[in-house]
Amino acid sequence: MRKLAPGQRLVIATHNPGKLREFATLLAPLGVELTSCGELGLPEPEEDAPDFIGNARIKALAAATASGLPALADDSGFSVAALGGAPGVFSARWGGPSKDFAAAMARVHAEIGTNPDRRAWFSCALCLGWPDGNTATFLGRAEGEAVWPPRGPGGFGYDPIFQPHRSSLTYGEMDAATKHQASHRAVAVAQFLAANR
Ligand code: ITT
Repeated sequence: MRKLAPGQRLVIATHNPGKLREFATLLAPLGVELTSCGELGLPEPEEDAPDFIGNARIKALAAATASGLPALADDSGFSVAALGGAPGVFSARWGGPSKDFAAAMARVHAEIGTNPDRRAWFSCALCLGWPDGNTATFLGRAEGEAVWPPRGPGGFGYDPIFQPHRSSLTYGEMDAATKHQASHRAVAVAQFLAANR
């Protein structure tokens, strides 16, 4: 992987404030100067790849090309075994234009119905992209169960209905540090940090 030098400006290529908050904490050890799509006024590209890695590459390269800076993008999602992995890459789209994740969680619950298979997981693909097209990608996954009703005010998106293995709390009930111990995003960031050493 092409490495980032200390003090380098890095664009966090997301328009999701929940992700941005998590990256500010997770990337602190990197010692680079973080900026965001919001700060730079970058547009949102169309995410039309069929998988997380493809969409992360689209977002990273769009931000890197538009800003002239290296950019780190995250494409992630919530998957339910009983729904064949849905919503998966469509997780953001299930929230609709108003990003209504209470409605998206209710849809997950309704579609699972009486199926006793509660297995669920979060996936996170990270892509570091450079203005000349160079990329490096990393994947993280967190396994657990889909629960109902939603629990906890913390986090964002589907956090209140995901209970990771070996925990009695949902991501919505955890503080950020506890979620970051083994979350999909923390796992992918750990690989990225290791590759940059
Ligand atoms: P950007 O593309 O601008 O980064 P987005 O929210 O559209 O923002 P994605 O296309 O990657 O990002 O969609 C991922 C969705 O999956 C996100 O909107 C959440 O609903 C959900 N998601 C991802 N990581 C999550 C997490 O840690 N906790 C809860 N929900 C998460």
